[in-house]
Amino acid sequence: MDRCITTHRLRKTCEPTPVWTLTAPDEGGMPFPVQVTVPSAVESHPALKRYRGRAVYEKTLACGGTLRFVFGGVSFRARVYLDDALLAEHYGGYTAFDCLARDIPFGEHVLRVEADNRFGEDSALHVPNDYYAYGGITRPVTVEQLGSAYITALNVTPRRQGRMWRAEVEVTLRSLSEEAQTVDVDVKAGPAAISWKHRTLPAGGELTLTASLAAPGVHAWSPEHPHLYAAEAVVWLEGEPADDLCDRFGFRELRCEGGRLLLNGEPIFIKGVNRHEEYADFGCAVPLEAMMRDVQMIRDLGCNLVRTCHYPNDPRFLDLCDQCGLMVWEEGHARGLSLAQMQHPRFMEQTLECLREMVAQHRNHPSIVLWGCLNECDDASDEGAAYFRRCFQTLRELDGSRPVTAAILDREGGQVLADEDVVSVNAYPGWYHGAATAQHLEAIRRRADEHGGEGKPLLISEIGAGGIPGFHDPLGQAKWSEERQEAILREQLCAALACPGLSGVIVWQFADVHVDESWFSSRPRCMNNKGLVDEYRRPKLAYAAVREVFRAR
Ligand code: ADA
Repeated sequence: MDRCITTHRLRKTCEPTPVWTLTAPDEGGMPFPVQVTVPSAVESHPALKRYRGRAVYEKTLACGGTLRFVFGGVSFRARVYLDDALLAEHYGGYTAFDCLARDIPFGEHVLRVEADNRFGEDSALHVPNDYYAYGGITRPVTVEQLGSAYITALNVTPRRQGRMWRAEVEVTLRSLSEEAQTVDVDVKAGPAAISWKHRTLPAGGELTLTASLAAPGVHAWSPEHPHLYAAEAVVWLEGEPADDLCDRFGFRELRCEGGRLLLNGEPIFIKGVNRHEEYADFGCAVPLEAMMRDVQMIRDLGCNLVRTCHYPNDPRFLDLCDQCGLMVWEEGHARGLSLAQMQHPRFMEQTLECLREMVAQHRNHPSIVLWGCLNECDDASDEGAAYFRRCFQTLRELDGSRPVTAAILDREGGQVLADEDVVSVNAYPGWYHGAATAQHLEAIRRRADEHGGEGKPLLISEIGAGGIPGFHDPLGQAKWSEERQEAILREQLCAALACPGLSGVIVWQFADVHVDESWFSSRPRCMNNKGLVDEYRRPKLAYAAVREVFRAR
């Protein structure tokens, strides 16, 4: 399942059976076919732990007609072939893409997917980093059967007007016919509904229909009461239902006012964790039950938000957040890029494309309350700041209903505070430097106010300390001991929760994650060990401390 909800009742969809053949023809790989399950990371095969190269997947399908293949995530560059004909190419492992094969004769066909996780000159975002960049078909694949017209998008944007809500709906159809077609379209969004009659879908073209609908009597979505509503679009051709698209949404609004964050008009304090999409030996292809476990543990910690550092997440995780009342800060792909890296000729194109795909694919999730971008990239130079502005502008154009932000470095000289809606700073007092957290947070607020962030909510988007699981120092002094990690986090969070100028704090990080080997010298075990739980989700001492502090507020 590519989602935790039914997305089509009419359109025929199937998931290829899970066992595919894989060859890894580049250096250190396996040039002969082995069997693997999809989705999975290439690196979860014991012989391919450190493989960097092309992974070639094959699957024979019995199919025909006009097919749409949807890939939830292929890391990192993808090439898709059907019977040796190239259907699609895609860059970016953290967003979905699709491709069409039209009028295929019924029979057996070979689907081949080449997933290439090499770092290369063409790639600005996929670089060795403080997390592991996996390869493979890492998210679900679905195959759909299409007719002469299909629905490509159904967007529902909630708008709050005092105590009342509206649903702004937008539905887009695409024609696969060489003739113009007359269509009827029905859309339901919770209690609101609309029908469009006798609309012309141009030959081979698109038709977008929009409406703003009153939604009387609905309940708002919130962490305490995550009310969800069904949305459905049906297109009719010659009096027959021809295609559909279903989704789920909620009525909620996160707004910035007077330096505070308001959820559905009420002030809210963010208590969150940062989470990389990774689980022990499964890499970035996190099994569904482990996703659910994470959501439940994060709620158990007393958190109301998770940040999807540093890329868009699997929509199944977002579905679970919708359902369990966990707010999400979702961000585009990028971590810690210097100005020189941002000057890569394809940096802007690749960054913006990821943001576009993220918003288009995930915008209906009510759990997503903030859009983010460019974590700790260069915001101090004029050129770097201009890239940030481009990203904020793009996010606002794509979806003006959510505030935008970027987690920036804790330093002087940042130039983007005036351009974002929420000021977010990553700070590690007591870990990377010795400052007491309370004074340090005051200094951050002052600096933000002096550099364009005055009157804006301030989030500490990362704070934390390292602890190697199982390493204990009874005196609690040794860096990397679980005791020291616990003590630092307790001090940091108590100060953050008592800080009047703050709208929230997000712990770095939920679980330990693997990092690129080039980071080995500052990352024992070749892992980022700042997790509250280890890579198997076994709690460290810090887990209980954070739970106690978060739950007390
Ligand atoms: C940064 C960064 C994270 C991680 C963290 C750390 O703030 O955003 O990805 O590298 O620091 O562990 O130091």
